[in-house]
This record gives sequence, C-alpha cells and structure tokens, in this order.
Amino acid sequence: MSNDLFICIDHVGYAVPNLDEAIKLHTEVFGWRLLHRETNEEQGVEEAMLGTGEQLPENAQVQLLAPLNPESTIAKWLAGNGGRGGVQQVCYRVADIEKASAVLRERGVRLLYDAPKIGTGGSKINFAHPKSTGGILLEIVQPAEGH
Ligand code: MC0
Repeated sequence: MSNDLFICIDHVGYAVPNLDEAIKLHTEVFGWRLLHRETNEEQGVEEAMLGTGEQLPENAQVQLLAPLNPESTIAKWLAGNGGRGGVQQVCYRVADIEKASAVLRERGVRLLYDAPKIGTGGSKINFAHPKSTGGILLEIVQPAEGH
C-alpha cells in the first residue's frame, strides 16, 4: 500500500434544492447513471450518487444533496447562495480514516467531528472546516467494506 494520504477524489457534492429534478438533469441531460439513493437523517440530507455504467472504484462520483429540513447544512448553504444549487463539497477517499484524521489534525487542519460519522452506504466520514482548507469544504471518506 502507498503512503499517500488520499487515494482519489471519491465524489464532488452539489447542493440542490430538489433531488428529483437534479437527478433528472444529471441523468437525462448529462448521461450519468443513478447508482444509489438514501436519506441520512443525521446529516439532514436526501442524497443520490451518480456514476457511469461501469463505475470503477477509482472513478469519482457525483453526489446530489438536497436538504431534509430547514436546519440542514444544505438548506443553509442554498439560502446563502440565493436558493440556487452549486458545489458544496469535495470528498477525498482514504484507506483508514482514523490515521488520515490524525495526520490532518497534526498538520493543523480543523476537522469538524472528534470521531467519524456515518456517510453514504455505511461509510465513515469527517469534514475539514473551509477556514482550514483554503475555502473548500473538504470531506474525507473511508468506504464501507465491499463498497
Ligand atoms: C460554509 N462555508 C463554506 C461552506 N459552508 N465554504 C465553502 N464551502 C462550504 N460548503 C464558509 C462560509 O462562507 C463562512 O465563511 C464560513 O464557512 C462559516 O463557517 P461557520 O459559521 O463555522 O459555519 P456554517 O454554519 O456556515 O457551516 C459550515 C460548516 C457546515 C462547514 C461547519 O456546513 C458543516 O457542518 N458541514 C459538514 C456537514 C455537511 O456539510 N453535511 C451535508 C453533506 P465566511 O468567510 O463568510 O466566514 S452530508 C454528506 O456529504 C454525506 C451524507 C456523505 O457524503 O456521505
């Protein structure tokens, strides 16, 4: 195994006001395939993952994130963007989120959670605050076994 901190870009996350409309745009116009859809109550999102028909593990996915309620971070992000959608986050994949988190903290990156939370498909996730990444909300993800 390499010593790199990150494996690849796992996904780019777009905040969207309406999930069904966004799925329609990204599948019918852009030709992506809907790979997965779920609700994450803790994160306050309804989400969809999009990719290709032969989605290889190293291929980045597109994530569509719609707010579940007005308190959702996505609702706040959309409100701050005049109600329009846009890029809310970039997510880097890691092999071991505990190790990667320790290295990032040691290097002065401000992670939002003390311990990883559950993300898409049972993955483990954390976020680095935009103030410590040069303005990008950076997510790190360790996919669940078999994903
Ligand atoms: C806020 N800021 C951003 C930003 N959100 N900058 C870049 N990208 C974003 N998405 C900037 C604001 O413009 C502001 O800058 C400053 O950060 C505000 O910081 P704050 O007052 O500490 O915080 P809030 O209330 O704006 O919230 C930002 C924060 C929040 C990153 C803490 O969005 C958060 O907790 N995010 C992590 C969880 C999340 O996003 N969940 C939804 C996806 P100025 O310069 O004006 O001060 S769930 C997901 O993605 C899962 C399901 C998965 O992939 O598996």
